[in-house]
Amino acid sequence: MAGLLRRGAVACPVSLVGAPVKLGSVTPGACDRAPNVVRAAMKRMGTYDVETGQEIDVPIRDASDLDVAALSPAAAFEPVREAVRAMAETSDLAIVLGGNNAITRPGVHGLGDLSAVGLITLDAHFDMRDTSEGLTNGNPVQALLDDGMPGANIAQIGLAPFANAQYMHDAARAAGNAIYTMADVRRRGIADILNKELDALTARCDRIYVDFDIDVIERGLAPGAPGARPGGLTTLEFFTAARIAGAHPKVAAVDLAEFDPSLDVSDVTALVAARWVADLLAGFTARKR
Ligand SMILES: [Mn+2]
Repeated sequence: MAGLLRRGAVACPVSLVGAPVKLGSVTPGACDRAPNVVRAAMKRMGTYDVETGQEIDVPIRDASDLDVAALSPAAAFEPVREAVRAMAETSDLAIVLGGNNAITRPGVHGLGDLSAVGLITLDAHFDMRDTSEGLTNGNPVQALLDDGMPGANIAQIGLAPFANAQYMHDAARAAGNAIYTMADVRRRGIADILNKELDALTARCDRIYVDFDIDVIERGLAPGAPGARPGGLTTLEFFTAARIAGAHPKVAAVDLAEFDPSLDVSDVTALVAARWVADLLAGFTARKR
């Protein structure tokens, strides 16, 4: 699959950039290494999709990595936003490889005026820690609300018990975010929830950003994420979500956040991340453009 990556100023329907923001992590680690580990794992993925009987033949413009590994989330805001803005202008789907979850705020801003942008998070966490002491990987959603994003433009899927505080839940409800816990996902299914929220945001928004925080996955199935806990999504649910997001015409950008290769075991999380890219592309192949 790495053969799909193109360097240089070529026009491609999909673009990709590494955003190795690591400062401001609540749990410090090495998530800045993730973009290159994902690229390397893509070499181990084939391009034939047995689920659809199709060859995945979508060239990806690889804009390389942004020079943000030594920057705070505040300092990384502009380069990440500008990268997403430029990619969204020249391609139909921008893939941002984090880095920690602080990349999501600038990524969403890269899609334009917040009143017309939708955000779906697949995340064990609300990411609504208080912002008064600065930006971290624990508060991008709160920061977007602070920036004026309407809560009605935000859907949060996969929230885990015993991993969030009540004040975040209260704030998310007060803002009008759509909220789905892990038990909701078990009950209703990831596809039904995601399709419903994509439909709802399609009516309100010009473009949609989907944040895939890899810690939403069951820790035993993707150990390379400091915030992952037992009781998360299965990898197949995560891939299903990627396929649905990739296929949706209003999904203009996605990110993969919180993958820390230093915590990985037997390349499990690296291969999850690489297949996430493949499923995005499989979905994109089915997109009606
Ligand atoms: Mn997160």
